[in-house]
Amino acid sequence: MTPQKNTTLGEFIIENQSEFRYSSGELSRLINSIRLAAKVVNHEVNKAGLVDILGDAGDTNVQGEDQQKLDVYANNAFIKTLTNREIVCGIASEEEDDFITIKGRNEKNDNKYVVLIDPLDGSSNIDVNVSVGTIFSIYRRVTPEGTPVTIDDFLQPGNKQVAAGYIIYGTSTMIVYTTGHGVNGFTLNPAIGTYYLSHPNMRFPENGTIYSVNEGNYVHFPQGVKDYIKYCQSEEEDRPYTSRYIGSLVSDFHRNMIKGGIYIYPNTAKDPNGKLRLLYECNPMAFIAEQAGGKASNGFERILDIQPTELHQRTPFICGSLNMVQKAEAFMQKHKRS
Ligand code: AHM
Ligand code: MG
Repeated sequence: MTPQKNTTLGEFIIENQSEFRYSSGELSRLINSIRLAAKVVNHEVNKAGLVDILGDAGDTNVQGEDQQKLDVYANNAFIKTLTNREIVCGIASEEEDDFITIKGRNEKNDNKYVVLIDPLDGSSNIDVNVSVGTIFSIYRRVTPEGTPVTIDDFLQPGNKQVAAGYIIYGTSTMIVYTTGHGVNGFTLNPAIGTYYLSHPNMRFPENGTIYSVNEGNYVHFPQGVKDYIKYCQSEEEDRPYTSRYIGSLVSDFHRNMIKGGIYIYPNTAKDPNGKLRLLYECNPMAFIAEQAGGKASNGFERILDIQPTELHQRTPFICGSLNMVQKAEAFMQKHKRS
């Protein structure tokens, strides 16, 4: 069914739940809990600028409430909301060293899904009023229902994700997600607290003219990435490309998906595996990218095919418009060992 603009997220979930591979009500409950937590976090993010008035992290505000750092606040909000539904058996978060086990109804461990989340990515941008985001990834557990979750439930390759998405707290707040049937974006109308389908069937343009990379680290980049950047800057055909880097993965990705572009966070001499986390940053973005006709790789291998070995594992990340990522990979291949 072609999604209709202005459908609410609630209506959209119900209309499309038959596309979900597993029991339909489960997906609705999961996405619903994420949309609810997103509203709570959105409210808090939007008043972050008032911190000087309301009090800093660690202080007590005028209402006598403890002020929390926003990333801690977001982490607690998502964990609380996801725990309250009888659907998630485990959560892994960028903010938590280890995964959290949720025993569910009557302590029976019979919930079926694990959620991996970066509750507030790019949070260093908050102090300067620049967009931040939440990234989430959902898997079906691999261990038997009725037993406690184990690390194996979380260390699944990205190609096993059943849903993934992000929330962007920007000039407006949006939820963008996929269940493996394309990508749709919903914008929050803050006046009434409802998300409306504003970006149906989002697609990465096959080609783009934007490259997003922290060029301050150029001297530390592998030769393939250096050469690709020089290619982007050379004066030929539709080049030089435009350089745009917010330093907030969700925002850079979102812009590139709409306009056509490539995001690169390579390995460097200092960070041999790059900076970004495979499980709750790169995999969900890679799933969305592929569902939107784009591509995501570590330069040599499809992100979604990497078998994770650690919860907080990092990976180099190249993601965006298909032809741009393929071109960057070709440069990487030439210098496999540098
Ligand atoms: P974080 O999880 O500590 O917020 O780091 C992830 C962020 C991404 O959103 C962003 O693309 C990248 O780090 C920016 O890093 P850098 O400042 O090194 O360019
Ligand atoms: Mg992060």
